[in-house]
Amino acid sequence: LKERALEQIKEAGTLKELNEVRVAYLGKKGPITDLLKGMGKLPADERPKMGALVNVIRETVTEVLEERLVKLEEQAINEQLEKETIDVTLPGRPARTGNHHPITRVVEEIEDFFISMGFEIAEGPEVEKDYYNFEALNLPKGHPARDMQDSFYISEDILLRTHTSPVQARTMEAKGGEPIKIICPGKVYRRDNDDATHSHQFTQIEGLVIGEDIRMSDLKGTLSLFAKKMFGDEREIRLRPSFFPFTEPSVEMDISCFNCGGDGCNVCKKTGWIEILGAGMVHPNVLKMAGYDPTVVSGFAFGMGPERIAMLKYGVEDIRHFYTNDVRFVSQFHRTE
Ligand code: FA5
Repeated sequence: LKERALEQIKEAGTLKELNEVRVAYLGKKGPITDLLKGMGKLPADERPKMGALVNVIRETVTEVLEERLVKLEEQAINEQLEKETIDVTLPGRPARTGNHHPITRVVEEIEDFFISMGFEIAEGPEVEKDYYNFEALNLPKGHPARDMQDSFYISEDILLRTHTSPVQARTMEAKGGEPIKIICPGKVYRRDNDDATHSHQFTQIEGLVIGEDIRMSDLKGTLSLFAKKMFGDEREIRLRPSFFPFTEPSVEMDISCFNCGGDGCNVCKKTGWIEILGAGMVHPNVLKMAGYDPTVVSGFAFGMGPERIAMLKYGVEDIRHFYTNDVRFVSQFHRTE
């Protein structure tokens, strides 16, 4: 019996098998327990001898079982450690980093340029009063030029601003006759149908300079430097007559095409020039309404759309790419500076 038990203990290769052997020999229904139970039936003089023998068997089996148990446990731990080994020489997974949205980049680049020219940044509400969006800008109710900017009205007198020009009107009113040199970046809203070059929500950056003796040549010089900074030193600008109710005279500014070098291509529609913003000298009525004396001060203003500038700069053919949040698109634009 002992030999058989020891043999089976040796053969048990796992903790489970060893436990089965233990139950089989030492369990309540095992042969050793049977022998001990049967002791009562033996003649009295044989009992001590038999008892000692069975005890030796039991102790030996128990002892060998214990030894085997320690060994198998050790083996199990080693196997597990081996399975879970960490290869510290494996390179780590790179952490994914985000980057600026292309519109944010362009807005920041434009801001940096104008800040370097001494401009300050001003902001205003996106939900705006009709008064600041139109009336204070020489666009009284019923003025036909209001149709140039189809609007989202919230109530009769409140709307989502259609351009950043109301920030001009607010700043002039707040400054009470003092000189001004600001740019105003922000979101604007129009009831335009979305297509490759129009969005119902887009970004604008407004510029306004007010002071004594501010002239059209100041506007031209500032914007010429701006065009070179954004699109390259060889850029020329040209001003074409235009109309905005809040400026007189009004102009639209084109930059020389950077794609074809003037010979004509798809980017400039074969004209050699690309329109990038509207501008002009602040209308005397706008100055008067904000409390400035147009016989003493003058000013220039301009407004541009960073989406259109980003499209030109990065060769993006559809404005909707900026808003659909496709990571493959937005992650292509990295800061270079
Ligand atoms: C204005 O909004 C004037 N407030 C600009 C201005 C300011 C003129 C100060 C004079 C003095 P306009 O409607 O042209 O002008 O819009 C200005 C720019 O916004 C356009 O050149 C264009 O780049 C951009 N823009 C206009 N509509 C959209 C649109 N639906 N989607 C994307 N960009 C647009």
